[in-house]
Amino acid sequence: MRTKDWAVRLKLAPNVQSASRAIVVGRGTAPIVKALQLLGIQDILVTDIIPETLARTKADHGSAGRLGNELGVRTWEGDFTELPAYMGPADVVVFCSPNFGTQTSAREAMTQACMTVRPGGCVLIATDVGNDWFTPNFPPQREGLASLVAGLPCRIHSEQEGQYAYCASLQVPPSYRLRSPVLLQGEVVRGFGRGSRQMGTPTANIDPAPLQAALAGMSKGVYFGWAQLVTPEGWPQADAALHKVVLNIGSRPTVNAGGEADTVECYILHDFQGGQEFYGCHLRVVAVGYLRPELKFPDLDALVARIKADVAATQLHLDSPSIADHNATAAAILLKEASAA
Ligand code: ADP
Ligand code: RBF
Ligand code: MG
Repeated sequence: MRTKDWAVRLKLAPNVQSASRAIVVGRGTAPIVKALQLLGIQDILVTDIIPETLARTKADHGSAGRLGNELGVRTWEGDFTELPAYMGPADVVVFCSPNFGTQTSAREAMTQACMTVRPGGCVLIATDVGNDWFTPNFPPQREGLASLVAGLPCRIHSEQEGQYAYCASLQVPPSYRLRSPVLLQGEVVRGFGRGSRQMGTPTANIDPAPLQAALAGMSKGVYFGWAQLVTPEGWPQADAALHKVVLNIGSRPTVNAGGEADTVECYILHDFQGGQEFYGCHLRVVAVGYLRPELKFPDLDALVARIKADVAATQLHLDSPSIADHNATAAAILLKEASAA
């Protein structure tokens, strides 16, 4: 397909503008890079596992500084799922070949892309049908595309299959807000005792059995919101107030040896004064935003570091004016539940 045609397609993708930062992944990146440049985009990173692809890019565009603060076409050699955080964030990630720039799986590359793109940005799967690496599984057909991104924080924005090219556009939600706040409540039960507390983030596990209906509509992953504990007799009033909370809903792939049921684990951002533990108490949580999908980390240190970042993000987002209306709704829901009990 001609550069101009690609430029038109890219221009239709959400939030692709001349000031955008683009990451182009895999083989066959040359036409996409040209089209991005035609749109005035100057900050482009090309990544691939194979050095030959990158050698070609360098030959075409020269090698820009490696610092990442200079405009131009830069390259990074490696598996896309291992792209260092400092290479992001980007406004658009474009996958150009069926291996999605990784030796793991398309799904893991998509997860990485969703985490690399800024809110509101997009992930594109783009290929010239005439390429010699066109295979029956790539581009993914509509159904394949839906299952490829199921549960990830992105929605199918558009999908176009022409005579000469295929282009699917997926948009990462423009904000972390949920469509509407979700109430999750129940008894605090014992977890696997795997040491959330030792990690510095004790997690109150809510008995998931009665929550099945609410959970059915939610993606696994990390959410933030407000929690209110029905405190034991004699605990100070401050403990019973509304507190910020970050929670993980899911299967904990980093530590799950297999077969363990999903859990709802809540780290409440409050230092309880009444006591160390509140097993058996009733806990109400209203989730107002979604941070990220669950990931499988290489080790516990990486998981702990990420949870710390989740806590910081929770503080930031809950204080942001863009979520204020959801906060008010959450407070109203919790007040109503408390007075109904
Ligand atoms: P478990 O594996 O049983 O869930 P954790 O190490 O995750 O054990 O500790 C969770 C327990 O710690 C909660 O059930 C609760 O009783 C207590 N706890 C104390 N402070 C907090 C807090 N700020 N957030 C969550 N749980 C807390
Ligand atoms: N476990 C994972 O395997 N992957 C995750 O991405 C993940 N994210 C979490 C985020 C938060 C905010 C919290 C509180 C927990 C998360 N967990 C995750 C669960 C974690 O594995 C679990 O709490 C500890 O292993 C202790 O049981
Ligand atoms: Mg726990």
